[in-house]
Amino acid sequence: MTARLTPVVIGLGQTGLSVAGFLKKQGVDFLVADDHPSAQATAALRQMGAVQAVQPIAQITAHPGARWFISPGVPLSLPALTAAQQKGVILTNDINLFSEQVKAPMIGVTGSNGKTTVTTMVGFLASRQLQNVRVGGNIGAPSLDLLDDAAGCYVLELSSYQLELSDKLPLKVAALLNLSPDHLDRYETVDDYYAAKSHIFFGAEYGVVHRDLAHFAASAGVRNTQVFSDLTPEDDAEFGLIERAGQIFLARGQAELLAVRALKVNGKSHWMNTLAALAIGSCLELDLNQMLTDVCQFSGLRHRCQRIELQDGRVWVNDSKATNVGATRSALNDFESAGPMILLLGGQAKAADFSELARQVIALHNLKQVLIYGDAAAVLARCFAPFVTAEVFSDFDDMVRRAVVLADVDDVILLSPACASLDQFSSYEARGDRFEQLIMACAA
Ligand code: UMA
Repeated sequence: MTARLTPVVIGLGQTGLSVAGFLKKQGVDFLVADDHPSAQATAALRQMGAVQAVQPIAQITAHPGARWFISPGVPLSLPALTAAQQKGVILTNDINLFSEQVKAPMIGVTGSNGKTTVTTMVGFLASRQLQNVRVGGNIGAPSLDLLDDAAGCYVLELSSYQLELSDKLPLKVAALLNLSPDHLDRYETVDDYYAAKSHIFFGAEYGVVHRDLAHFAASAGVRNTQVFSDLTPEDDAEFGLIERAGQIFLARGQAELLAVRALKVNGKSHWMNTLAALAIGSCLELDLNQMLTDVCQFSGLRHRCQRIELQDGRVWVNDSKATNVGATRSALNDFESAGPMILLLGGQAKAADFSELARQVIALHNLKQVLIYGDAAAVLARCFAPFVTAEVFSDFDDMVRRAVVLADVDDVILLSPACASLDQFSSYEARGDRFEQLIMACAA
């Protein structure tokens, strides 16, 4: 390779380090650019014996034909990137590089909500029937760190940021679970965000898609599409819900598969996640009966509509992962009948429109109080006024302590913030952990 075609790793977080590690193993020289490299990442790079200096992105010379591996958190709208692309630089990413290497089937899961749960569930179901199933992507390990010649299959959670640059992923199964507005601080319009998500279908052998979104798979030319929805299935292949004799069943066509009460987690969003996972498994030709047995053992993930048992007669729910409006709306659907509700919202707004959420909250027949915190507090409070007087806090801890004071027996205390956590926490996990810590301390 000529020096002019030296690849460049753009962004030195987890993804950048995984690309650097891969290139280093291949014996390929490369450059690294990051505008604010962390000391930790720079040390990790040095430990690889890879690159001497990390440069700001704008200082990298753009050579036509060179590949730049862009980390998901680096917006493609950066002037240095648009200029480089115009000069003929190939903007690509770790997912594309990974897909050039894999031999085992690759499953990709995207959607605005539920993708971590479905990815994990598919990984769990597949690992009961296949050897050496590797799970990662937007969750856990970056894809290149999963590469393994002995892998039975790869299950990847894929974000819109990762899909933006992927226009022909050779996925065995591509799944789009749902779409609702998110990341409007990165995309100019919601349609740009949806378009990035729909890239998952380009190059896929099977598509698994919610019935309402089937057109995305069709327009990408996916030949084998497996549809699921929360309605009665329209044909024998479709997954959906059936109600018989007062009981709700997961179903395929007219066949009842499983009574939903057999699942460890309840609520429609979990039923949808389960149907999607079963549909993905069936595209992989996993045994359906075995999947139905195994799926009953799946107990959900932390920070996602997670019930915290304090044995105090109240329903405490940690849904800190709800970092967008769609996730919070779905949690409200799941818990609105569970008791008088104290709803905890707020954090970093990501330019979201909260008006539909406010309408849904105002219409709850059992709303007790809305508590709001963080950077988004003022904009959220304005959406609720004049119908609901929300209590506003600048600090997350103060909001949770207030919830503890307000909570009576039989109340549902739902932390489902509809906002990112990054104004006060390092991650949604840290926010959820803090919630649990505070309510447990108050209950002790
Ligand atoms: N950087 C610049 N210039 C910029 C912006 C960023 O140089 O203009 C640099 C930063 O200084 C930093 C590096 O880029 O050093 C960070 O890159 P990154 O944000 O892509 O971080 P990674 O550690 O590589 O994490 C990424 C995903 N992050 C994002 O999409 C924002 C992680 O998803 C993912 O787990 C990881 O790759 C491994 O695949 C996180 C996430 O929040 C969990 N994802 C979003 C979500 O789920 O909503 C999409």
